[in-house]
Amino acid sequence: MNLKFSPRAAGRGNQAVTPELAARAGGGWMVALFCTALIGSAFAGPPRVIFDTDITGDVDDVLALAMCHSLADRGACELLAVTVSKHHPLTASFVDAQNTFHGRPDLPVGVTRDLRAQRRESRYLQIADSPDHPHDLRSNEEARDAVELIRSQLESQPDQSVVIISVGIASNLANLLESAGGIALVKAKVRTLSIMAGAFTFCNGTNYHLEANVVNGIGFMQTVAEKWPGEVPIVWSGFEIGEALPYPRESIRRDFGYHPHHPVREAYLLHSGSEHDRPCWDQSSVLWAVHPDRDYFGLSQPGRVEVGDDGFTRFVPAWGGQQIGRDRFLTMSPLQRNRALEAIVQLTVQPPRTSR
Ligand SMILES: [Ca+2]
Repeated sequence: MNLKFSPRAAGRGNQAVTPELAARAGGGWMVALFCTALIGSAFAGPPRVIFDTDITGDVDDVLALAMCHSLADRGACELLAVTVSKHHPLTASFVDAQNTFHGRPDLPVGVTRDLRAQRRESRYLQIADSPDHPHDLRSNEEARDAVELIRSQLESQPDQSVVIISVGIASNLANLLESAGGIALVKAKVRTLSIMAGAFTFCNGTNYHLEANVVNGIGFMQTVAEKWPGEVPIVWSGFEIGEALPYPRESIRRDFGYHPHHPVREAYLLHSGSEHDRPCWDQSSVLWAVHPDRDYFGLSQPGRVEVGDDGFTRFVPAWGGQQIGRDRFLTMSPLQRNRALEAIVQLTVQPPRTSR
């Protein structure tokens, strides 16, 4: 028996999770757990993606959303909805404009209605007001409630078919878990949560980096860490992963000329200018979510992420413990870094399938 990696089975990168490996790691009882999890992953099709973003302050969300569309165009995933976790009056309008550019003008868009969620200025969302970026969703009031949208999408999908990609604060995910029956819904429908949040190695000059997606909504992230069901794996992309993946400025200069008003290029230049290689934090979570078996990243051992009151994310390994770990974080060798960055660039610059 050779248990091939499955995100739902909490496998280990592209390394086959054999009974021998599981036994070495934690005892024979773990084999049964792996088998149970694998049998539970009956859905074998491409992942159905809900992209939850705080597309306001930083621009990596825009590039990550472009990747979602490219992956859907390639048939690698199905894109169900985009939900926004922070407040800015132009978020729904911008997301609809970008979705329209990528050939999905009717993709459902939801925004947070939680007044506790952060309000954020933006250097680029205003391009949604330009006639160069056609779309029909004109305001956040016309958009759906993010939690209601996520719930309705989950309810209509096959069991364990949905991958949620979270690249902002966790307001929508926390409110999903705290909605009536929310935890059971996640348990039934979600295959994996791929989340950009936290920091798990020495980075930014410290081994105690407080990462923005956590500190800008600590209570929300604590709710996710504490209440997310143990049967549904969470894979965390820490600050250190995106920091090691600088998007090359040459690509912004050279790869988007196929359209005179490419929203990715325009947003990037408004946010970062032409002389900056913006780290690919959010893109890393997209790439792993859709291609977990392509060895773009490695995975830590399983364990549990705890979110402190100051926003620090502490990873507590579970090997040898009483339960199989729900959480892992991404790792990346120099070779994987080169491959991941190349894949991210190509998926970001890919023309929409509707382009001529
Ligand atoms: Ca983000």
